[in-house]
Amino acid sequence: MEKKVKSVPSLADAHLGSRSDMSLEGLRRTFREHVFYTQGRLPVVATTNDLYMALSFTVRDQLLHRWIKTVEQMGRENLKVVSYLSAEFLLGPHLENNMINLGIYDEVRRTAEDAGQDIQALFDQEEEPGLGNGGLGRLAACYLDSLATLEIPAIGYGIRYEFGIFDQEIRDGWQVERTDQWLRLGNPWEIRRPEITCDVGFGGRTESYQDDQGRFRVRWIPHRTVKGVAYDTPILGYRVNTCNLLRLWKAEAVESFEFEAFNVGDYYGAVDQKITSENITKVLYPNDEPVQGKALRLEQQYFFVSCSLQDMLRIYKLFGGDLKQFAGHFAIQLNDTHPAIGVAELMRLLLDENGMDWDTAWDVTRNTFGYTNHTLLPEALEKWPVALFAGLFPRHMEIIYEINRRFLDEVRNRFPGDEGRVARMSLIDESGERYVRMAHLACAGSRAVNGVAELHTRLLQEDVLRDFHDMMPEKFSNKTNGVTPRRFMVLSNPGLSRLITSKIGEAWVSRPEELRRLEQFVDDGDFREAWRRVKHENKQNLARLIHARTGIEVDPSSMFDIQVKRIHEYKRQHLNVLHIIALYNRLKQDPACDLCPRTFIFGGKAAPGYFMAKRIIKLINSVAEVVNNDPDVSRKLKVVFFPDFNVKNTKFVYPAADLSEQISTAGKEASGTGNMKFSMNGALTVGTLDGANVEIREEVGAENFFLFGLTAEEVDSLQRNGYQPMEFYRDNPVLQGVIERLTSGHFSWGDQELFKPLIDSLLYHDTFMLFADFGAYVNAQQQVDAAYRDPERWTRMSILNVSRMGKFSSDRAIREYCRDIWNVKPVRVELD
Ligand code: 26Q
Repeated sequence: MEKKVKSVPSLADAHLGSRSDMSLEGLRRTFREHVFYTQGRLPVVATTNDLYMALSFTVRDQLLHRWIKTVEQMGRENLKVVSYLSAEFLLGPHLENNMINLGIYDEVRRTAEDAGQDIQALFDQEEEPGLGNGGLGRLAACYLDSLATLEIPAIGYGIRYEFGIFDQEIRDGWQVERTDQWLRLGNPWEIRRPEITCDVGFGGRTESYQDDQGRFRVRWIPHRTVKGVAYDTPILGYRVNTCNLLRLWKAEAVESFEFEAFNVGDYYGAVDQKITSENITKVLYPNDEPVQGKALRLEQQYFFVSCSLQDMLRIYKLFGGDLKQFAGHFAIQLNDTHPAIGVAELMRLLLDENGMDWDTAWDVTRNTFGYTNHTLLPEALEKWPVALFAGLFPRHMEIIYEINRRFLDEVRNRFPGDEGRVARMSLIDESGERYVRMAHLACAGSRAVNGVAELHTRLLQEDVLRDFHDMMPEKFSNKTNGVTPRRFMVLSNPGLSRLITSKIGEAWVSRPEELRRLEQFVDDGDFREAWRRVKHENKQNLARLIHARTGIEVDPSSMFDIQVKRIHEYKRQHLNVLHIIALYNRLKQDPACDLCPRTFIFGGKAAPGYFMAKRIIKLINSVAEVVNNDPDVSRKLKVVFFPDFNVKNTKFVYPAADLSEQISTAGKEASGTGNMKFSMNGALTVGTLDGANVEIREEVGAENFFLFGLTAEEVDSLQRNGYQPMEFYRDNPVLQGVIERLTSGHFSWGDQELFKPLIDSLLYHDTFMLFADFGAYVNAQQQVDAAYRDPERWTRMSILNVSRMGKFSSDRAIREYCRDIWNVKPVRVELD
């Protein structure tokens, strides 16, 4: 149903004055006011940033009364709020998204144009908040969008990193990291709340005492205390009044400490304290798997979790809530184990700070949390050395021991005599150095555990969390990931969105199942022609950007074959490169051979300390340099590494893709979400049966998907039976030719050492089985080539992909979470 939000009722107008006026005239006036009164500029001297800021404030003004109303409602009786705890939120730019969700795109564009400003130039001015690494952080952002769109009261809680994910530059083919400066020119989307603060302790010791009723109690005397200050950002839903809250915490020094130190003359000590306190939220760890033993990372996690839980309890008490009923009013979701210490922290707050008894507190805690797992790689399961953990959080360590003692009693009750199982399930890993196992803490302390795609959830249940599934199968469920069609279709691909809307109306934006209605036009030649035109324009746009960023000229009528995602061996960007080299060899042997022209585009950041990943980037650039400059091949092949792939430039990438590379080793990618973004924008997928690829293929139809490679079961059994990459190598002359090119130094100016670590790792280990899948991959790529030569067939497949992607909207995912895990219902926000 279309909701009217444009008419702000007169009462609100009376209260709020002209700034809530969404008419063109009202927006113009507000904009002029912000240029002058907020930015302090006369229009003639206003910089692009001044105008961007003024326009953002103009749009933000439209959010504020919706936001205030939404937050006000959260305190209402019998209302349950979702609290999404995530160490990362990868939001992307706000301005354009908010314009779309408010339904005032054209008015705001014209407002800017009237002031002589191209709206695109103002969009370009916005620094994106890169407060995440990749999939997990972007998922959190999509879920916030869907929660608001579905009118679910929700708060996202996280960390306000001063430096988000680094900016990537490519120099001489290598990745160079530059610090992200997203706050440099100010952030018009956040409001600092200096009066909303929490104290968070670290280190120290615990002591026991008897309270006035003679009960045994424990208190924690931290060695140091840091203050968390709330920074709030409004998250508006699409064409609704619900405007939820993203509350990010910044660490600051506790004032009283500074003051004390100052009084005793230790001025420099006080300054030191200020600096160390602020360190906690200084920088995002740029790794998308755990870093071993970094105390600061554990401090970050505890810091934001403690602030968030204290905040929820404060809000709850403010409205007179009874703590025993807390779980009925807050559903807290743990985005992976990063906030899992929250289980122990909620226990501590209830026991020590609120005098609750253990059993009641455990009941409340266990009923409040849900835990989402995002990985299958055993090395990516978070664990912390007990010594480190106990040093920072002595009270939490005690609580975890007690949770564990009781939990293992339950295990023993259920499985008498099975001490092997007890050791496997323990919250403490005692097989060598002792560790706290965060996933076990999360499982024990939650009422629901879920994976992020069907295959992933099945493998979790059969493997990584098998013992937990054996003991409590009712806790487990699957929630296949989704992405928001607002950002990833409407905002990113206006051309395609307009074409779709011209055929089936605009209801698909809130109900992407409606996209199915496009299927009826698949035989309409004019429609297919229009579809191709949109894709071609999108490819021209990307080609221009590639030229501007890299100097490489690419031909928009060649096939755009794209792989963008974090660089990881399991994601196998280097398998893609091996295929490119195979094509290169073919063309060198027979320059006239019949190959469909292709442009291979890569993008993605490598963790700064990940040696192999960085070398894969260098490899891509080295191959690019040779291929692009060799006249024998460069008319057929181009290779591009697109630097600094981030949310902001996704809008040029997904809409321009013909082919989406989703080629991870089966059983390694939990879900993937880029796979969804590509397919929603009309790219076809070449992929393995991994993560959500399996479900995408089911939805779009096997005939519209280029499948290759071993299944997860085959990968597993090959691994067990002693996988020998050399056997595949010996049997495959094409592969031999590829490896020979590499070892000869052909792509490295004769340097035979540069890629040796990569090649040796493949020849002698090949943990991710590139060689085992190579033959099948090359074949699948031949199918792709054949299909692309028939534009009508390709276009049909592309249309069918888009029309069958409705399932992968994050709205569907969030509805499932609401129904199966959170037990929350939509609440309409009325503006009075
Ligand atoms: C943990 C501890 C210390 C330092 C860093 C970390 C850390 C940070 C980020 C560990 C993991 C991550 C990110 C993981 C991630 O992005 N996983 C992806 O999640 C997506 C959303 O569910 C899935 O689609 C991807 O398959 C999965 O790889």
